[in-house]
Amino acid sequence: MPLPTNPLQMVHLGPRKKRPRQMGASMVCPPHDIKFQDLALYILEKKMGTTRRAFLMELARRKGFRVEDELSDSITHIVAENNSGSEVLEWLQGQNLKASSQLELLDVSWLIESMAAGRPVETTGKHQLVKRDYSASPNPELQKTPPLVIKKISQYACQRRTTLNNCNQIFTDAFEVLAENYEFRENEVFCLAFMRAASVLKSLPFTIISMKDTEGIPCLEDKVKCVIEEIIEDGESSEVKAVLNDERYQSFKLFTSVFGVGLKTSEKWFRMGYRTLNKIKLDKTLKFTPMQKAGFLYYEDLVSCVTRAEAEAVCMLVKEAVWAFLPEAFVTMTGGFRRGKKIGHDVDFLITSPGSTDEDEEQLLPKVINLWERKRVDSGKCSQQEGKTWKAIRVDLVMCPYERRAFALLGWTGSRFERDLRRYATHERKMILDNHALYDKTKKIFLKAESEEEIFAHLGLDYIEPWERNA
Ligand code: 8DG
Ligand code: CA
Ligand code: CA
Repeated sequence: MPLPTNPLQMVHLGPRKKRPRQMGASMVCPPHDIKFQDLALYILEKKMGTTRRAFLMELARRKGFRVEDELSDSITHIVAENNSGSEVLEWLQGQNLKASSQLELLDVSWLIESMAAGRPVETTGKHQLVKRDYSASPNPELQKTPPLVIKKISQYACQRRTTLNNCNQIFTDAFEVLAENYEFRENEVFCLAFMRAASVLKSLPFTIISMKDTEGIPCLEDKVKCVIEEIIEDGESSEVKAVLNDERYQSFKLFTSVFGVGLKTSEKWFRMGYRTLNKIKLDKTLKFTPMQKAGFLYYEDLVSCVTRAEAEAVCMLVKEAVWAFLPEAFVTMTGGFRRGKKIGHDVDFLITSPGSTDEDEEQLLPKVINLWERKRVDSGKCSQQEGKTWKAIRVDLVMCPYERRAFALLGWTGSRFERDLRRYATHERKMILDNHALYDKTKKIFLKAESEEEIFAHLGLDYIEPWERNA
């Protein structure tokens, strides 16, 4: 039988009356050859209806696709129509599948395109109802089909995988502005509420498109839900707009952009009536700390983000200097760059050396700084800004004893993830975790670890890779 040019439109035409289904002999499909052995499709009936589903199944089979009647662990692609990512995930949670599956959850548009092409077309973002970005993973297998984790979303960031692929940026950007404003107003409770909400939404593999999608998601307080609802309806939040136009917010944002300026100093300058940095710099009665002086001096350089290429160049310089004193030392870039970020506000390094003494550890950083200071003077690159060929970059250097390196690495890789790891340790495991150690309060012992994996294991947590810690 020749296929109509657009067979899918056919079923939309005409009134769609519900007829009693007859599973007569005419409905039994003849066997079709399977052309694509690697794929096993399951078409979701929910919101599609029995008739259309049966029609699509038959059509796909005729085109050589393997389409299964039942859902099982062997299914590779689930195709749905008129379902959001969260709806399909919710439905999946009720099915008896493995907690971590290689499934693709796709919109029917993928199947339609594939049938038209006569082969399975590549799945792209527009087809994927649930997005998984594992491009930062060093594992090529994971890059192809990352596992779909069908689990209840935890209130702890350390039990979620958060890549840099944020499907809900429109919401998280809004929350971050509100959280920052509450921070400026020293309202810790609301600040934390919006930060946690931003963190949880960043971990979602789907975009929130209706309030129904927020069901079952932890850390979304009423105040947060109101903002989500407004953004869904109007495309923006009136509260965020007001904050962005608020004089206090704008001033604090500007003042804290100076290295070494925190809330206390900003508050002081704001109360003194200052609104611009130029006026502050010219005020001879103000005393600036050495950090603030550097902050003003290198302001333009420091507000521009550090790129990965710049971070790599800094890494070479750090290694060179460190190895001049401790040739065995390991130098690891931590912070946002270790989590796969392409830009940062500074570059963080962890330095550790097997066999180093307490004295070595104490003296290394002063020695490194001293070396750089001498080089700077020798090269004549002082604070002169005219026609300069260099850029000031903030660098955080951390030196730790070799036995503590796993704890330091975990701590300095950071993000909200790290804070929730500590919260989890305290509240769920009766343990104390910091950048140096893990203490078990029940057993009254310090737990040793040679790697981050071992710390996760002590805490009874699944290991989360650095690039999945962008909470
Ligand atoms: P960015 O530079 O890309 O903007 O972000 P980041 O790399 O994630 O943040 P960061 O401010 O450079 O901090 C990196 C991690 O260092 C942070 O998540 C937690 C950790 N950290 C500590 N102690 C301290 C501290 O005393 N000050 C700062 N700034 N960070 C600390 O463990
Ligand atoms: Ca950093
Ligand atoms: Ca830092």
